[in-house]
Amino acid sequence: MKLIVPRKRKLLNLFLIVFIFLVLPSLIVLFNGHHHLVKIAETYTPEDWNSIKGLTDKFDFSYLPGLSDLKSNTELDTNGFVLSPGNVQFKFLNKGNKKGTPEEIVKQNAESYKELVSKDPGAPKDAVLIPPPSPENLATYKHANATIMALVRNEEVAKIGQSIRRFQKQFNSKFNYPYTFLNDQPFTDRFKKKILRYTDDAPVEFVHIKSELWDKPSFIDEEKEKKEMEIMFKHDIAYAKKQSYHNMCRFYSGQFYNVPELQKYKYYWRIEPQVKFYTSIDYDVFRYMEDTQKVYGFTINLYDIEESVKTLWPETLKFLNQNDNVKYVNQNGSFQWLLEDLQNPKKNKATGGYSTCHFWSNFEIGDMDFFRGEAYNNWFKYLDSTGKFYYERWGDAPVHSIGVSLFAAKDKIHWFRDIGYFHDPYLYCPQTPTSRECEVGKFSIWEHLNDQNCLMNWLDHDQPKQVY
Ligand SMILES: Nc1nc2c(ncn2[C@@H]2O[C@H](COP(=O)(O)OP(=O)(O)OP(=O)(O)O)[C@@H](O)[C@H]2O)c(=O)[nH]1
Ligand SMILES: [Mg+2]
Repeated sequence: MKLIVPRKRKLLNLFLIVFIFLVLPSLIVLFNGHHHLVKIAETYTPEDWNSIKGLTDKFDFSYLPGLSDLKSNTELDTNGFVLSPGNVQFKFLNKGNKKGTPEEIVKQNAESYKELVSKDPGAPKDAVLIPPPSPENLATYKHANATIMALVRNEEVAKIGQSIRRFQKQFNSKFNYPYTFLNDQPFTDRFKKKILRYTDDAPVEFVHIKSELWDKPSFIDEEKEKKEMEIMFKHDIAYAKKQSYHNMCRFYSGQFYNVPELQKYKYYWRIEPQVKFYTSIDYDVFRYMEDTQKVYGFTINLYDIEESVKTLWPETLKFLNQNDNVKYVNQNGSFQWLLEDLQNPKKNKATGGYSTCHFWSNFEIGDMDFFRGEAYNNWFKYLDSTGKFYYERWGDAPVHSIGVSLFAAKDKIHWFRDIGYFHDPYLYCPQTPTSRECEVGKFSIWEHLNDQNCLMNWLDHDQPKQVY
């Protein structure tokens, strides 16, 4: 008997330890709800992937105060948003009263898209466009404060060369805007020499990105990262296990505008290896951005892989509901296309409400001062602190898109309807007098990807006014 007593005490101690350290925190989380979302991400199992519906049901927005008032909230039903501290909500209103099954809506939108794109857009009419100067005046031309920017690897020299050749022909040989090439490795002499063959008279800068702007942050839990990457890989998320791809997405999401060599510039035009420009651009696009004070320009608008951004929207709502962060939201933001759930509802279900529609960022013309601003930057810092550029595979395109939609007025976002463009496997080919080598209205080189287009959602629900 005497022997059993200490054993019982040990058992009691063990029970207490288990209760205090394991059971109690779970109970707190259960009753409190605030950390529920974090818990979901952490306890996510491979089985969860099998049912997108199951995943959706697990999203618990109870950490947002006031969400229980959702149905009776007239402000939400009228505006599609409520913006008060600790009670930030958004709702898709379907003001255009679109009806039909997702398949029918895809079809309707595809038809509207074809019709729209088959009309010559001309050029934007909301500014006086600046034509190229004559070659003898090029040296004294008044440029906007802008650079053409490309993050690229040494081994991609031929592929970026193709892009530059086309870009020079269609736009930059007429203006000579400077290029900035960025790389996490030092550029080789071979790379530099080859690039200078393509860039004609434009100034060129080669930048080696400092490791603190590129490397994975030290707080990332590598065990967890490995586990999550494995799950994403099993679900066919492109580049899921590629560490450098995650670095690239994080860099383009929230670091590129901090590169010291880019501080002198306000505007950037991002280009990538192996892209095509189908139309001749005969006005100064940067001066257009400047004159209209636009913050972001795009050509293609499409869905993302929902599993790669499964908690990007909930985490964003969480940020907006902290402290007085709601002050960053622009009342005239483009919230509706972010939430549109008629054309591809399975996306919204898997992401806690986000349609996954985004501006395709391999082509983008933007104002770095917007990204450097307090709103975007604090939000990015919050996103970064969740570690989900690594535990998920948040892309820079959805991050930029949500950022400009929330923090900039919708009339500061511009669809470059007159610039034809290709990055495998999607294209934008408008009917213009200079369009070459593309089929007008075609959206993808693969027929089955035509349903990935969500441009009409942006146009129908958030485009401010016609500028063409
Ligand atoms: N220097 C450097 N550049 C990179 C790295 N990873 C990606 N990039 C560049 O970042 C841009 C985006 O990467 P991509 O591999 O094209 O990604 P993506 O467009 O999503 O995928 P693709 O369909 O393969 O083109 C490109 O300009 C790449 O050259 C990297 O590790 N180092
Ligand atoms: Mg690419």
